[in-house]
Amino acid sequence: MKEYPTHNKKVINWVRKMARMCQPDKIIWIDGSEEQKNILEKESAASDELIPLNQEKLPGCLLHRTKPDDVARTEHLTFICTRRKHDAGPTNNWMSPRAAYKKAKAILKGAMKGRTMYVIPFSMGPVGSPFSKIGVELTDSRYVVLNMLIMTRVGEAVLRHLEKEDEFTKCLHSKAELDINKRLILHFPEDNTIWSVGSGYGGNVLLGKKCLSLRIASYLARCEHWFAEHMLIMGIEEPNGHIEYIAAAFPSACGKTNLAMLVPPEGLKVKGYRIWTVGDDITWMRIDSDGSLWAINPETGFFGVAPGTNLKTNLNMVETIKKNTIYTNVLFKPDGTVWWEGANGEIPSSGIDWRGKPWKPGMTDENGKPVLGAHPNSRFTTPITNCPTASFRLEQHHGVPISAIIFGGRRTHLTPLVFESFNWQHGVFVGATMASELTAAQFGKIGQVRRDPMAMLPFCGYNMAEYFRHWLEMGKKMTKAPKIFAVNWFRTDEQEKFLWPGFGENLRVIEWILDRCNNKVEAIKTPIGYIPLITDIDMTGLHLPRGHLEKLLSIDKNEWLQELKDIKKFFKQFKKDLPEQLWQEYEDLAARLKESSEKV
Ligand code: OXD
Ligand code: MN
Repeated sequence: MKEYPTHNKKVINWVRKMARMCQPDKIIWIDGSEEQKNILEKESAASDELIPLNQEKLPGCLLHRTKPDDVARTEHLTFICTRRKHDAGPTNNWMSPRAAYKKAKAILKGAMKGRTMYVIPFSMGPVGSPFSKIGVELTDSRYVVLNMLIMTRVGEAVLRHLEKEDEFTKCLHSKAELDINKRLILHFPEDNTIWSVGSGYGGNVLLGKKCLSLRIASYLARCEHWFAEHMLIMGIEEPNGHIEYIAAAFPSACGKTNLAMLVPPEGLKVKGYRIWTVGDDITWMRIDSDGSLWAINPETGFFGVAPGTNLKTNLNMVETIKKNTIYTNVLFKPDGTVWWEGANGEIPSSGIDWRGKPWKPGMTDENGKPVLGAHPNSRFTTPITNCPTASFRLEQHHGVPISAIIFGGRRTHLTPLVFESFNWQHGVFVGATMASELTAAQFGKIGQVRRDPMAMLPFCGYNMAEYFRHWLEMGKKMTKAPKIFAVNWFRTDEQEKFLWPGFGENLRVIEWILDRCNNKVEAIKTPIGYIPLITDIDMTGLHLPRGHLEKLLSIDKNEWLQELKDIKKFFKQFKKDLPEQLWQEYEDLAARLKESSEKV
């Protein structure tokens, strides 16, 4: 390939400038070809960056290990760098662009000496769709290149598009020394730029994902009047062939990926539902000429959590990750395949753990704690097209129409299985007051409630009060806005046992949601929203103990009054920036609760 496979001066000048700073030995442009991918895979294997897996059992699959202190997104090292601190808001880490560039430059200067700089032109969304955004990522990591080839649309078509359109997100990544003390994930929304240095972990370095498609895109979406959200998109096909699409936001560890490709439960199978997966993590939505909301998934792959993935929790994902998948930080088995805690089949009798050390089941560390074969946040990167439920509309430039937006969280108490908001503004309040309880997989005290509005707390690229205002404004622009619902699969009984079986059974709740969207069923008005009549949730084939469904749908006034206090505290941090309408919703909820009886 000739030195610059583009005429775009802006791209060329920027690549040159970054190369002057990082001083790579060579520059290679990624063209998206199979041939180039094969070369990179061979080189990665030779340099131990990636281990080829058993090609008979797992064709096209590779294994990678990150450094033990580089296994998750580092939120405390992630910054929004706007000129005014206020524009980043109280929920983001902020650094001034000048200070941020200076600090990162000191680390990036000469960081690629002895290495190759790869130039990856990529598109989030189908190339040329009105939804889509172009990025160019520079990286000194082959692992990043190979992952980007799975997660985004890479190559010639993108470069051709860049000849016509000048705007692109400038994404720079260097592993540098992979030193946590010299790690920075910097976003410059005003410059349409991302700089990530010192990490090799997917969420920090696949810059098309969280950095571009959520943090930068949320900023662009506000300016250009669309939505960039941390949501899955799934289609539910009825036997008559009609498909309804929903978008759903859940914080980490709430089963978003599993929901996106659920298997209909036995009892509902006779109805002939079929599920279509459009995306499991990120949704971009625009108001179309019909006044309703249409959505795409800007990605082309899943970057999913391995532990707990098995035939029962996610049959479709087990099928998906059998080929052309990159595994990160899982256990390497003697037969050249992989394993993780909660995988199918027998626990292997030995292997190499995620740190690269010999492993046997039952091993404990110096504190007597079990040594895990796979890191709890070990991952797979895999193409959506491998998925048996992959939607046939993934490449459609106008996306899919969204009938319902769902907000979910993990709450052992308080939130009923499902409720519907009264209207768009109330729905925005429901999203803005979303919260989830921390699990063992997350940092913090187990059970502690973390407020995570629209599941965007770590991903909103600007002041969250303005983000709420944007949601409210968008509601006014739509003539056929989707209905907004809240769900909670995680309510427990007095013995702390889950009341709802979850997984495929969640389709029963989605069925009610769609019935509400199509005005097929009535609902009960409560202080927090509309809840289903018990008889409107189809329980065919699911035998819950007597009274469970009532408990799942009950609303405890005192718990909600307590919740109001926490919401108030959360809202107050936004000071006078918080939209008045959200305080109004708060007051209205408080008044409705006060008027109601103890149990609703
Ligand atoms: C993810 C996350 O990896 O939300 O998708 O943390
Ligand atoms: Mn996510």
